[in-house]
Amino acid sequence: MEYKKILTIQDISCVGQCSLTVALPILSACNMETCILPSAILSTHTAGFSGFTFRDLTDDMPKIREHWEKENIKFDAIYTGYLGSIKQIDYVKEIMDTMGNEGCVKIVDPAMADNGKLYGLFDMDYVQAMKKLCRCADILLPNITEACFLADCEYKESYDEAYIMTLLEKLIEMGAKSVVLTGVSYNKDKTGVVVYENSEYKYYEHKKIAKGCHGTGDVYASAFTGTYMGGKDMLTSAKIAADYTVKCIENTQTDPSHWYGVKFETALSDLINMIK
Ligand code: PXL
Repeated sequence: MEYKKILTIQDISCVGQCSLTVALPILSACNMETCILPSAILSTHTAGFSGFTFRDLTDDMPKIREHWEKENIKFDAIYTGYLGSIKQIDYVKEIMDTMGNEGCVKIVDPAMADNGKLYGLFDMDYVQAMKKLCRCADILLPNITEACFLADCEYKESYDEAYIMTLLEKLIEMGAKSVVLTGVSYNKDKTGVVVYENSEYKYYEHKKIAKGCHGTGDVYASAFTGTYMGGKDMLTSAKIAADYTVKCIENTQTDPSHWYGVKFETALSDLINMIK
């Protein structure tokens, strides 16, 4: 099996089961050498905890990139998630442009919003800056809220396929080569994921679990990236990532004390079996 080297750029939330603390183990379980570039270090994530610390690592980024350049380090995929500042987005774009091997796959999860709202630390200037990064994505991985912000469309709780098509086309017009859109629900008991690739729309519908869980976007994007880089096609990777994420939520939903993330570790063996 070919051994792939992936760089993932997102924050370290020391507690909270999101970003790098889920991306690193999931990508490793998918047999990928996983290199990290932390965008910021927080004591916890920002959704539901108060008084968290935040150390912005923007100024370290160009120095780290220069060192890697000197060492001739290159990556087979670069996968980005939650970033720390607007200035940082330009550095991340530069890394995307210069640090890839030939055929490097650029995967952008514009982790900035959910349920119709931006995450606490972000504003519309951040959205504008994130659009620049999304333009260079081979695969853009937004949820519906993020897609609406990026495409300047009104966020809706209920919609039809025509609305989703408009969103997808706007994201492609913006410059993304393909889109994997999560949380697409056409009826109340089901949700699903749309893969939009070469102007072709494919939909995988799966079980909807009533209670939304924090960090599932990061679990999904990491499982998708690991599966796709392991050689599966985009739709198969999108399905496996969805089934794994559902399993993680099922493992967690009976434990009300575990409100801040999902117990993704106890489902890793399922993911390993699914990618075999
Ligand atoms: O899961 C997305 C995420 C990642 N990192 C931090 C967050 C969030 C969502 O709120 O706060 C720091």
